[in-house]
Amino acid sequence: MEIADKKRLLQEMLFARRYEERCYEAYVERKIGGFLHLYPGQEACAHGVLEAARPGFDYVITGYRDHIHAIKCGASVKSVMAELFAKETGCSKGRGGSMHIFDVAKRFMGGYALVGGPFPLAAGIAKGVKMQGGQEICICFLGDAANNQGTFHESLNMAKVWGLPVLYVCENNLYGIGTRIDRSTAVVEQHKRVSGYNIPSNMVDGQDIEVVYEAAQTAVEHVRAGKGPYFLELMTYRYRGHSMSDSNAYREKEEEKKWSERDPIIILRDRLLASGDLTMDAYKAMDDEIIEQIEVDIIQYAEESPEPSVDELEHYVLADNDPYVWPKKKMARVKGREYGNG
Ligand SMILES: Cc1ncc(C[n+]2csc(CCOP(=O)(O)OP(=O)(O)O)c2C)c(N)n1
Ligand SMILES: [Mg+2]
Repeated sequence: MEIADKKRLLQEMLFARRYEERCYEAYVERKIGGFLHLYPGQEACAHGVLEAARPGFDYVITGYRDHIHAIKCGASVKSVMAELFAKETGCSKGRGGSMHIFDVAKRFMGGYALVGGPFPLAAGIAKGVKMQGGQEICICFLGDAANNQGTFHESLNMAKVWGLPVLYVCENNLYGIGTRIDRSTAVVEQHKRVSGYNIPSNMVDGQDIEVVYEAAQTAVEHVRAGKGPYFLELMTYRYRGHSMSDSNAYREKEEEKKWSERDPIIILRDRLLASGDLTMDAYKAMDDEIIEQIEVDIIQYAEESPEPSVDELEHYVLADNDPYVWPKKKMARVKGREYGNG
């Protein structure tokens, strides 16, 4: 990786960290409501993997811890924040909130609240690409607890049978809400599970972005070459509670300390400092600039944006309420069961 790319990635990860920390504050200030799942600690996962892919061209889908994945795909940092503030200018027009970030133009396909929900969708997207002979791949991010859902096993089986271009990226942060992985999962090493579907896999350190990037390059090449699905497990840790309603009281302090010493931003920063490619002053200036940009450009935009109008509140929520997506005639055909009732 070139030095310039490493510096850019350091900037992107630091931005992600500050962005999420500011979301935390906005939630405490009651500017953001509903559910909020934050990403600090896991930054090297989304950034390392998507750096090896083609964001904006490749399709990306994930669960509810989704702000940073969307931004790395090219979603506007303002429209994501406005979505969290439930404003009309949000990327889901303020109707979705934190768990439903979308930017279809950038091929970021969501943002899903249902654990296991994205697996069949990823297979469907990849099936569509394959039928059209496209070069895109679908990258499906998932958590370690999501792997216990039935949809995971059904979808991986079909993805292998049909040779679909899906890269599964498991961000193994050791916990599903407050349940440690060894209390919920018989095979703790997630990449081993997929051998049951004859899917090649790898497991690497998810805190070192250079390691993630290298492993992701191999994985992306495999999938793009038409060799079928691949499963990459990244060992990582979230620094905050599962969501804003989680007091985070179930983890050993020793464990938290161990992982805080493997902070993905600090690892990359210290490497650049040691090689003489960065100074501490430059790093601090970068940090100050990011904090200012978030406050002045992004938070202010979200605050000042209008709320959805009451007249249009039902639009964009259900397909049959949306005059733009589902013309009435088409809905009538669906209601008349022309598409079958199976
Ligand atoms: C179908 C379904 N069942 C249960 C839940 C409640 N739930 C929300 S997050 C979560 C744990 C998921 O953990 P993991 O997949 O490891 O992702 P992480 O939060 O660690 O990123 C559960 C059980 C849900 N949202 N959807
Ligand atoms: Mg987890």
